[in-house]
Amino acid sequence: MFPLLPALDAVPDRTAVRFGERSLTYAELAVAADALAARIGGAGRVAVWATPSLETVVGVVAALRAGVPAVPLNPRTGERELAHIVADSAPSMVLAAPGTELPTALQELVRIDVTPAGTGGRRPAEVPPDSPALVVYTSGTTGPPKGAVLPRRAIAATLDALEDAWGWTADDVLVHALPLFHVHGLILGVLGPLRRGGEVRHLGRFDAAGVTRELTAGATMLFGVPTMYHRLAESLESDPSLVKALAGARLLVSGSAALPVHDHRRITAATGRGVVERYGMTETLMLCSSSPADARPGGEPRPGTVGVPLPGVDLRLVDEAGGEITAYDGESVGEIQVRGPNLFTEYLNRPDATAAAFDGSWFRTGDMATRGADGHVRIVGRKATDLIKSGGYKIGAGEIENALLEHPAVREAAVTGEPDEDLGERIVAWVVPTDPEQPPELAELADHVAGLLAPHKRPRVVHHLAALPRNDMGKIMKRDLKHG
Ligand code: MCA
Ligand code: AMP
Repeated sequence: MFPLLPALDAVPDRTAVRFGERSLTYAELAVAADALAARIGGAGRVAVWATPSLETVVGVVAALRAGVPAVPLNPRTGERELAHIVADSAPSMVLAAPGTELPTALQELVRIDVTPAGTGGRRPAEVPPDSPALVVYTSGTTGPPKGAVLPRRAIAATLDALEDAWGWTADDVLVHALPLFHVHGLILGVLGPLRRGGEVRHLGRFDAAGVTRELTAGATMLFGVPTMYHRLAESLESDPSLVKALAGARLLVSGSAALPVHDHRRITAATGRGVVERYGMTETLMLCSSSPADARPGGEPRPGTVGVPLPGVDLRLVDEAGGEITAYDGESVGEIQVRGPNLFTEYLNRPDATAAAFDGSWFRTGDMATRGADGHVRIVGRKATDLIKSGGYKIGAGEIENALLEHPAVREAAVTGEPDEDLGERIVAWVVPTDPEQPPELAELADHVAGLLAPHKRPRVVHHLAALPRNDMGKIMKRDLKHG
């Protein structure tokens, strides 16, 4: 299973990573990363200012080579959330591209400018498999985001399971435009190709033209969230070159949220092939995937399902009473619980939350599903209604409510998610204004939340109410809001 990134030393002349005109071969990446590794070796933890750039890749690979846990930061994080992540993860250094301006919350840290052309390092010794590789922050139902500590073995295990399931090889060239501070874009989208010895081309930002260009110029795989596939599906009718590009890809893979059946069918109707759906979580990395064979032209894609558990993943469904559901009937709904080498080790500084997340050795995903006779898992909902998936980002209603309550024009607030064709779900704020004559506008509240937390957590709709519906205990009745 180890080393984690064997290709760095094995295929020096191949292209490893490309961002627009800038690229690095494996040899160049190894030299740059080892030069940086020599400078950060011994640091307790390093933060990486994770812009979509070569510098982020060099920074993360350097940390992995040095055995220093890296904390990838969303460069758009607002001040409150950033302060929390920095205080919680306590990095001693921050790695950033030269010339990038860093917010005040990071200015106390030693800053190291990452250069993709550094030299003078030595190949560090391999690091034990159970040591932490990354700390990735993820939202929960309440409170600020928690740092999921991901060990090296989990990364290796998940990438090797995907290699098996997808026939992923060094000849694959992956194109994507995902952010590099989450599991999908960073672990699958960057470390995946790097572990295999293949190439990753990052588009910088997502658009159909970039996808068409790269798939037409030799890329073999596309990774995206359902919002991206929705946007591609919207473009298909008017864009024959996109149809051809998607039809010619070896694999189209969607994950991070459910791919709507309608979009999946539109893509199949236009291109003759299906999308491989895979299911995972920050804490567990990848859990299930549908089969590439079913998605091939002439195959039978199964829209609405996420396939079967990946090699090495133990998966069970548990009913409300805590009993295991053994039926493969496509009807009995239970919570997905999992175990395997792909799991995180803990939430940083949160033994309480870590303990609550497990039932013995089984991790409780909070996702509710059925299993068909063919073993295919169909996710039907989530245990917690206070978690919202928007654009593939997981967002806790509670963190947005807390941010809204800090706005002087907001007296009371509740947040819900409602269906959105493009984003899957959109964030809706229900606000009781401090002054009913001057209720806060959507733009003002959106800027407020984006500035404190992150732009993707901003509300897209605001409703002003005279009072929030509450039960006898004073608890907000969110179901009444949704139907109101
Ligand atoms: C708008 N913007 C603002 C504001 N309003 N900025 C500050 N304040 C405001 N009030 C900016 C946004 O930052 C953005 O900037 C632009 O306006 C448009 O934003 P938005 O409409 O929100 O998004 P989008 O650009 O349309 O993006 C859709 C997207 C994105 C590309 C699909 O949602 C995305 O990248 N999603 C990926 C999420 C992901 O990777 N999830 C994985 C986690 P600008 O235009 O400059 O960018 S889940 C995971 O890892 C698990 C393991 C799994 O299973 O995968
Ligand atoms: P995150 O914590 O951001 O890593 O998001 C993990 C959650 O995303 C899971 O618990 C699921 O609810 C959801 N998710 C990921 N992939 C899929 C998928 N293919 N279908 C449905 N939901 C998904």
